[in-house]
This record gives sequence, structure tokens and C-alpha cells, in this order.
Amino acid sequence: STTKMVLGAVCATALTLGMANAEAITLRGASMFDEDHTFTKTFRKFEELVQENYDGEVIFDLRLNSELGVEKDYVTFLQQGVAIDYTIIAPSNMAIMAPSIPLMDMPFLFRDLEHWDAVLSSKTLTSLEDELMEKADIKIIGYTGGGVRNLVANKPIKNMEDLAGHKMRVMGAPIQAQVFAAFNASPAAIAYNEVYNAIQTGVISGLENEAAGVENLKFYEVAPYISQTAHTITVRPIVMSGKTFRKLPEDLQAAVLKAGADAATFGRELESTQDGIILKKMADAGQINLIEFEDRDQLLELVVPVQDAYAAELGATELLEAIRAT
Ligand code: MAV
Repeated sequence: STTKMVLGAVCATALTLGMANAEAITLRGASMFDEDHTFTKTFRKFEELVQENYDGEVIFDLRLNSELGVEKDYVTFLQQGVAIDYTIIAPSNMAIMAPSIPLMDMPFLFRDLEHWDAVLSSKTLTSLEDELMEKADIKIIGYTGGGVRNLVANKPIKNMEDLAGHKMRVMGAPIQAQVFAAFNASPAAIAYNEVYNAIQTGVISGLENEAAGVENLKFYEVAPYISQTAHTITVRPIVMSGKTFRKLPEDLQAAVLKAGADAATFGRELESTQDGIILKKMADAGQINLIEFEDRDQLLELVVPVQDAYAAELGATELLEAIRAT
């Protein structure tokens, strides 16, 4: 109604003025998922911790279910300092702004969860963070993730032969397509919110994803075969627009950084322990069929020259070696 609209406008103005008076500050977040997904739970933890660490009042306006689009849209919003202030984005979805950032997200980068955790708990990735800040004005305030990505397809993929020519969606970073092309699959970069339809209409036969995404967006309805390639342990930065961050009072900046780091630890623990549980739950419910992938050794061999070439092209060979040596 008109009354509501007017009230809404008054409230919005009050909030904006509040920001100038260091009273209530509104931070808007975005998620592609509903309340049950680990990213959303991590955001809720972040909100709680910011409030705990900060004396003033912060209003969190978290928009769920892709109301504000998908991660590749968020990147543009954050860079321009419009529409959203904080979110979680796969590094490969930020390639368009900072070509080196997907390095932290490439298939077979980490040997196991222990290696992944060691790298994320170290300062190894600082140079990539700096580049993201410089090129995209996006600030990483913590690292969550910990899901294991597998092939999700409308047919069982057991070996290299099944994988040959397999039409699959990958995230929009060239390194992702390069890796799956090296495996002899037929990768295509498609927006995440178009994947379900693209499989349903036969444009592609599958994607690659971790359990949390498959469950939350019901990809199993169109692609019920999960081939356990375990090719990626996810790294998912919690990010804030630099334009937002610089506007915050100093004590809130400090609270945001602390809350970002602690919420990330919470999110990593949650997702890495939940991943296998969610897979089992979907399998038990008859939603997915778990397929053993017999030729994982061959993937491991094929990926190395692709990783090396990508790092060399970015001048990041030393960084890649440092990650491998961790
Ligand atoms: C999963 O839902 C998450 O890793 C998310 O961060 C990615 O954007 C998405 O997959 C994807 O494949 O684009």
C-alpha cells in the first residue's frame, strides 16, 4: 500500500542518516541458497559475531535464494559498491575481475583436508588477496568452504571412457574449462542458475559440485549420478566490498574482520564435516546414486601440466610451489 511505501522510504532515510550518526548501520548480504545451506549458516554466525564484537547496532539484511542473482553478479555489485555489502563467492566466479584468484580454487590443488586447512590457516594466499583488492576492490575477510566437488551427471561416469566428450557445466574461470578439457570432457561455462534447466533440456549432461549445492538446489532431480572424482576441496572466501568496508567506523571494521575470520572457521568445520553426511543422506533417500570413479589416478596426472601452465602464465609459479610444499 501507499502507506507502507511511504513508511518504507522514511525507514530507509532514517537508516542512511543513522549511518552518518554511527547509530544503526545496515549491511546487505546475498546468498544463492536457503536458510539450510552451510553458507547461510555461516552468514548467520557472522552476523551474530559482528554484533557481539561491536557496541553499536548493525542491521543485517541477508537476501536468500538468489534474490539478488548468482555469484558472478555479486562480484560486479561488490566491485561497484552497489546492492550488496558482503557475501561468499567461489574464486572461480571472480575470474573476470582478477584472473589469478581462481588459482586457490583449481581442481586437485589440495591433497586432502589437512593440506587444505594448513594452506587456509597460513598466509600463503596473501598475494592473491592483495590482487583482488587492487583489481576488484573486494576484501577477503575469511575463508570458508570444505565441500568436496564431484561429477554430478544424468548418467553414470565410471572411467575416462565415460568422461570423454561428456558435456558438463563448469564455473566461468578459464582454468576450470582447461582442466576438464584436459580430462577429455566437453566443458562449458554456464551461469549457476541456468544449470538445472540446461540439464533438463539436454543442453548439457551434468555439472561438478559439492554435496551442499546438489542438495539445496535439487540438482539430483535432473542429474542423480554422483561420480566420486573428489577433484576439488572448496575454498570459499567471505568477502566485503572495499567501498563498504572503508565507510564503516573503525571499531566496526575491527569487529567485521574478527567476525569474518571466526565465522569462516565455523563454516569450514561445518561444511567439511557435513559434506559426507549430506551425500549419504541423499543416497539413503534414493535421490542420488554414488558411482565410484575408477581412473582418478589419471586425472591427477593430467591436471599437473595444466596447473603449471596456468601458474606460469600468471607469474605465480612460486605461489603454486609454496602451496604444493605446504
Ligand atoms: C556451489 O554451490 C558453491 O561452491 C558456490 O560457491 C559456487 O558458485 C557454485 O557451486 C558453482 O558451481 O558455481
